[in-house]
Amino acid sequence: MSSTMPTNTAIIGMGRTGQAVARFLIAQGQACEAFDEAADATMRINIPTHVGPLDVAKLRTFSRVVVSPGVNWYHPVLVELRDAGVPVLGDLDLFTEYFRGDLVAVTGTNGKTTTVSLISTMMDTLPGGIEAGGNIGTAMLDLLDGEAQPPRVVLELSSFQLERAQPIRPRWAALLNLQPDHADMHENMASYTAAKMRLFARQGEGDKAMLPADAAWDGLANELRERGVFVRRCGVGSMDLHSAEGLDCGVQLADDGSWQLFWHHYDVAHTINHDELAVVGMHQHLNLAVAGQAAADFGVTPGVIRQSLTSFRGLPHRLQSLGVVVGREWINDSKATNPEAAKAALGAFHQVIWICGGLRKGLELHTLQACVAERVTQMLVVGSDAAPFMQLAEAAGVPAQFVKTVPQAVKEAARGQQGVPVLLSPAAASQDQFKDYVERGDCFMHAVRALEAADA
Ligand code: UMA
Repeated sequence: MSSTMPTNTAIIGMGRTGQAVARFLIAQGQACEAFDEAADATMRINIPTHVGPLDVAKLRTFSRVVVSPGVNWYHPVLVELRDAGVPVLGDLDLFTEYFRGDLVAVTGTNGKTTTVSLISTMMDTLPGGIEAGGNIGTAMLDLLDGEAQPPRVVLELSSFQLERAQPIRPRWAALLNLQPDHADMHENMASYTAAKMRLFARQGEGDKAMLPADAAWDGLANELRERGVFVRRCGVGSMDLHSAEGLDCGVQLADDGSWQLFWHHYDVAHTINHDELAVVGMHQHLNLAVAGQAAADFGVTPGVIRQSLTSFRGLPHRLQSLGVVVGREWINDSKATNPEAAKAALGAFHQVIWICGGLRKGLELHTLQACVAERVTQMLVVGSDAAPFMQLAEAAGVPAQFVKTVPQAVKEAARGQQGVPVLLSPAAASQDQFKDYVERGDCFMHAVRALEAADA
């Protein structure tokens, strides 16, 4: 596209991303029109809008198309546009074209939002502060709407945002973990992995990359080092060996089963005992350690990092305790939208009544079997795809009941084995019964509060 040619952009998707793209382009003095397949979609900004099935002939008349992350990259209309040579991009392309400050970027299957939100809290103490956006909820282009650009931005990036943008060059980039997810949106695990890898594709001299410690990432770590990237590794190690194992941050286990979170400030390791942290779950502590390492790498002092990590009470819908009601603790982990997230949550309990089920997104559940057999006393299955969950219960030898809805599950759980906590950690997405995981978690909380009121 010639730079002298006026840009006329088609925006597909009128959600948070589409609205922000439109605001951004209008502020740049560029023409744009919006498209959305939902009949009730509306724009809050006054530009031409087109709702209903996407009109490929009309879309081909635009000089470029910016697509929201929730629209499948292999949507037939997008494939046709790409085949016809129309540039199809994401909001990340527009963001990186205009943003001139330091970019911190975090991806991974689970734990992104917790990590990004803590990085944001800690790095906000630096001169000029930091803004957070992306998958965390604030569309990234909304961070560039002021007179002056923020000096630093931390972005939570989903595979969908990464796959539809040119590779970026973050000054500090982290891959937290990579576990099966979104099998409904990505062709296969390889394409999901490839999308995540785009985070590092353009990093070079002076940049930092955080990778999981597993050997699977050694090849990428070596490749990045050869390009001059400073590579850090995060993971779980033993108490006395973490330096020798080459971990920069993570969790170190003691022989008695307890653990410490740690990160490095230059060559000095800083630790926090797990019982000093307000959030539970080793997987959450790993995310806290990565956030601490990011903050340390940008010059946040160990004291500020310690204070931020120990006072962090966790985010809603992530192993969020709702307190003790009718003699047992209730925990809302509605954000566990894939099996690995639920497995990590179950690992935080010795015994638990587990509410699970929902939209499985084509993911296998068998990796949960040992953990379910060891820790779950009763399974209450909700949602539209109960059979695989019931099969999991049978394979694990755990009593299970299909209760269909979350409120019904709460009623049943209240009658379960005395004193055993109840965990909503669905291992599945929510859209078969809810708008999103937030609505599902809120539904759980309301049902628990109703129990409490009835008991008062
Ligand atoms: N639409 C179509 N055709 C489609 C699909 C969607 O026209 O085939 C339209 C819908 O009718 C709707 C619009 O596109 O009007 C929605 O677009 P969207 O799903 O991209 O939603 P946004 O509101 O723009 O939100 C997106 C992210 N959503 C997804 O990736 C699904 C938000 O992440 C993100 O916070 C926001 O941009 C700002 O960056 C949410 C999410 O669920 C939290 N992310 C997934 C996750 O975390 O698992 C990846």
